[in-house]
Amino acid sequence: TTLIFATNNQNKVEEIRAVMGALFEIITLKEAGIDIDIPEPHDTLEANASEKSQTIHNLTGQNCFSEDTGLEIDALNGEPGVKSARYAGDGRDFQKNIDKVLEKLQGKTNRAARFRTVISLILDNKEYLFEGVCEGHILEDQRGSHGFGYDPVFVPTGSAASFAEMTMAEKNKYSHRKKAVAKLIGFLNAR
Ligand code: ITT
Repeated sequence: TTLIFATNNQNKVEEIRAVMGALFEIITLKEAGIDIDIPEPHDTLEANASEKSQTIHNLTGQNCFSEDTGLEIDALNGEPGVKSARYAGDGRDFQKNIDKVLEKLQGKTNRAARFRTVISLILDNKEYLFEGVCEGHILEDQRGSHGFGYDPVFVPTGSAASFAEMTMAEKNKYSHRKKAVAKLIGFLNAR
């Protein structure tokens, strides 16, 4: 099975290839010669994931998948959630998003949070959704330099290290993305 991965985020490509790259051929947008900024206009992860995979499927007619991920913080009523990529504005400086989270959580004792990933697969013109959740908490100060996005402030339940203090293989033992991908693999293998 060959699948186009509808994402502009190279970190996602690397994490997902590490889990399923030996089993399935994954083609990036770049490798497929597609250069577009996929919109994420909706207010749920599901709808945004669907938009991304539908966009690429309409363009190519090929089997493909996408994923949308959000960090949901209980003390912030689930924010940044679906707005995770642009929480502190549209800039490319991701540090601003981290700073905004830490600032809003200052003095709060409830640090509970979770990452949620929704994968949208379009296979033979039908869509399927798969979800993965990783529970954890937000640190007072960021730690570590691996990974991407909010990894330096997120510690998954069962670990003492932040995602950014882990190798990719370690992160993939806990991660939301890995859990969603495991469901995708199970589905593809069961066909
Ligand atoms: P797409 O092209 O796939 O849409 P994106 O980077 O815009 O890539 P999202 O819309 O899913 O991805 O944005 C979610 C944001 O949350 C994104 O800015 C990431 O930096 C962050 N994020 C996603 N997965 C993460 C992870 O595993 N660890 C830390 N931060 C993550």
